[in-house]
Amino acid sequence: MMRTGKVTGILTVLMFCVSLLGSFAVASAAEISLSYANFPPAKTFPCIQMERWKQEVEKRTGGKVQVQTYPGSTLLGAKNTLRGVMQGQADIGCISLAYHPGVFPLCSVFELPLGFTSSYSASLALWDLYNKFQPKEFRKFKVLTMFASAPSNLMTKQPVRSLADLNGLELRASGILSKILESLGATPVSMPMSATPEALQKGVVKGLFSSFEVLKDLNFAEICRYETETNTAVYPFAIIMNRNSWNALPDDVKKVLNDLGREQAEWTGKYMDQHVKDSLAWAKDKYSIEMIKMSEADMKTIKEKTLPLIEDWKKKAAAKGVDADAVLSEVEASRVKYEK
Ligand code: 3IO
Repeated sequence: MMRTGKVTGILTVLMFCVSLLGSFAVASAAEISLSYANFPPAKTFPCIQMERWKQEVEKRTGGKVQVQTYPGSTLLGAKNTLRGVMQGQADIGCISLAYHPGVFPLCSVFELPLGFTSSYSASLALWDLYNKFQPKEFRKFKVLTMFASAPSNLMTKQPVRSLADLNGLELRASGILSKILESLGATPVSMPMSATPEALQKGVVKGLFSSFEVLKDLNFAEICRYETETNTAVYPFAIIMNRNSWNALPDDVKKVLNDLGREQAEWTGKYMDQHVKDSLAWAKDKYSIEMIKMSEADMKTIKEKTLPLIEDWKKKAAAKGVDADAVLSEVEASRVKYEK
């Protein structure tokens, strides 16, 4: 018994040394390690695209760069990612622009009801807009990529069949999308997606206004059995990087990341659009959700009632030095181009 114990002990020490060596080898293979903070759970599309980006970066830099991902607010939450990345608590972070009203006077144009019908077209249009205008609202960051959710719809506990059903209904949204709900007579409650499961559970809100894939990814189909198609605005996102972390990168790595920007926007859009379809099919099958379309008259009223929000945005953007008309016509040109 004694002997076996000793041998086991030596083996354990040996194995420990081998594993130590192994981890040194891994640590030294990657010269650069980048942390990447994301607020929603790992299954949601902002985190799926994050893992895809990590894989591509590690592959294209031949393992020189290692990306440490932190989904589910494990490093920084929805509202403190902006400051956290600025201060270097994370190298990279994912933000939903709508969670920061007034901070992005130019890119918030994407929160308006502009008629985008897919994440693909909105994501590419957003990325093009950013590159064309290089808005100073992002001057403290390196923007690695941008993308948008699929168009927003109503997911509710009780059926919303007409605009009248929306009256006074407490619904979760964010940013200008909350104002869209307000202009339609609902009672918006603004909060990040990551706070929504609890708000729905507690009954603080009776539903939400976002893209349909969360029916599956956050299991909202279980509690929100009624889905009303409005296909209004999208939620724009930015993947921001700390300026010092960016400046410290060697040129070849910078090139890999720059080359990935547009491709990542496109990949995310395509993934999102397909995933919305898959999630709706899943939710119909598993929870027998009911899909609702409003009347044409109501859809027309929605357009009319939300139109003043565009004027609102223009005034606020102009007050911050943004050429609002140029931005709107650029976005419209991109919409036509990418919606084909
Ligand atoms: C979103 C945010 C986090 C996880 C999944 C999501 N699907 C759509 C969004 C858009 C958004 O930021 C929001 O708050 O609805």
